[in-house]
Amino acid sequence: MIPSKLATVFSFIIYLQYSHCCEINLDVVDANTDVCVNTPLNIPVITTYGNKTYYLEVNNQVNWHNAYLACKQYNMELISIDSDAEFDYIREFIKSRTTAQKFHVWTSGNDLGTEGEYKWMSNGRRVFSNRWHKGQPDNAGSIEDCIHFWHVSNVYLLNDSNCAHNMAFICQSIKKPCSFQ
Ligand SMILES: *[C@@H]1O[C@H](CO)[C@@H](O)[C@H](O)[C@H]1NC(C)=O
Ligand SMILES: *[C@@H]1O[C@H](CO)[C@@H](O)[C@H](O)[C@H]1NC(C)=O
Ligand SMILES: [Ca+2]
Ligand SMILES: [Ca+2]
Repeated sequence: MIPSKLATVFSFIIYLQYSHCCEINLDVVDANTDVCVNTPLNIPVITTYGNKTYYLEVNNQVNWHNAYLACKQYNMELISIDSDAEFDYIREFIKSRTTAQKFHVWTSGNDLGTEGEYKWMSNGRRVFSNRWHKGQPDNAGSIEDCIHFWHVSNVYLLNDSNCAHNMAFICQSIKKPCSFQ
């Protein structure tokens, strides 16, 4: 057997072995039929603003992609921030829930699709905000594509950072939390 064919056979065997090992099941909940959002562990790191319910994950810091997936598993979306008023509300909510320093929080905002064109992944809208840290977003080192709440000197404002960094995150839903019903 020529080496390239051998390689194909081997990679197929590896595929068969591992293709089921790491799947995240995203359809345990049905977004269309569930009438409310059950937060993980039912811990009360949840709040509402307008027609949105939010869940702040404080204990599990993960990279941006895993934050996006975790929200999906909760039948929620990684947060989009639709107004400066909403930003201010969420900032106060974060502050009220943790006094930890350097507590950074992922949003769904990113320019992964087109460099410099920031969009909220959860609703596809352009990012318009007056809540950036000075000089941000700057795509520093040409590797910053994901937007987060940057906690510096007790001030929370937006920043673009490396999507691979581990941070807390906030999920949102337009459904009511089940525990409130
Ligand atoms: C939620 O509220 C926003 C802003 O008030 C509004 O634009 C949007 O249509 C509402 N969405 C739903 C599903 O009610
Ligand atoms: C925010 O972006 C700056 C570069 O503009 C970077 O140095 C900093 O580490 C980022 N903050 C976080 C928490 O990743
Ligand atoms: Ca970028
Ligand atoms: Ca930056």
